[in-house]
Amino acid sequence: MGFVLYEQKDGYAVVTINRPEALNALNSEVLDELGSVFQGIDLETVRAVILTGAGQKSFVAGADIGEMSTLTVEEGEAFGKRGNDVFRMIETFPVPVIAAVNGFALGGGNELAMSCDIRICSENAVFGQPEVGLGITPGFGGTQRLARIINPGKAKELIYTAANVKAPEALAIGLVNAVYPIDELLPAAEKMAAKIARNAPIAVRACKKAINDGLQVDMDEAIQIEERLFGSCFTTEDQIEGMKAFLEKRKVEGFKNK
Ligand code: CO8
Repeated sequence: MGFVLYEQKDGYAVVTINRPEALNALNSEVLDELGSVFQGIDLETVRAVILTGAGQKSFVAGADIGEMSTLTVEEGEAFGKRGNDVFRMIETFPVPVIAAVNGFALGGGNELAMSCDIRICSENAVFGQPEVGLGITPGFGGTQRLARIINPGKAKELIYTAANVKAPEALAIGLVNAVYPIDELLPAAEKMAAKIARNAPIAVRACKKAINDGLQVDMDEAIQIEERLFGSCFTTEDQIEGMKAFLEKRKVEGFKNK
């Protein structure tokens, strides 16, 4: 797995896109490796995932322009699907995924970050959807997710103008949750992942599913999704221990993911 590095820590994992010579641009091999790495994650032990890019300059500078430059209509659609399948797997991955955006997140890079649950970034981060300047549309979910994450009017402005957004503006428009000096980014992501990992894993997963699935339907249906997932937590060992610990005025011994 040369283009995607995987490190498992205590309760969480760090996935690093490792193609620094091309600013971590996504070619077919990177996309395939990224998919394989996520598929291989052991959900018994991993309760949150951090996704970042190698180096201090770029998270992901987009899909590989060289590879895309000669695609036919059919190949373009297939390449879009290849990326979309991996990004959708990340978006619906059972445990939370935190994007630690360490520099450029352009085109497919911004789209990858938007497939994650939470985005935090370094002070040198730059976001944007430059595709219309290359004669294409965003093709890895950008036209859909940007308008859902920030307001649709701002999303349209950014996509139509292909304007880049620096970290402070990304924070102001709600594209990221927080901005850190580059050396503090990964520690901040790890602190957040560890905090998530200390909570009841079945409940955290159910929260992710409830939020994601609920956002796709109307409120009546969304509330029913929540009711079902809420109910599913009961009689788990972690629910019994979590509530018992509260009633006995002690700390939880450690959730078991059962
Ligand atoms: N693809 C391929 N190679 C890239 C990419 C990329 N997206 N970005 C950077 N590189 C390569 C450069 O070619 C260069 O390689 P080399 O050293 O061999 O010449 C190396 O990375 C370093 O890049 P620069 O020298 O350009 O570094 P700078 O610091 O001068 O500039 C930038 C950094 C501003 C990030 C610049 O590299 C840049 O503008 N990159 C392209 C950004 C971009 O337009 N991204 C969007 C691509 S389109 C896209 O992502 C569509 C997604 C949906 C696809 C759907 C398919 C159907």
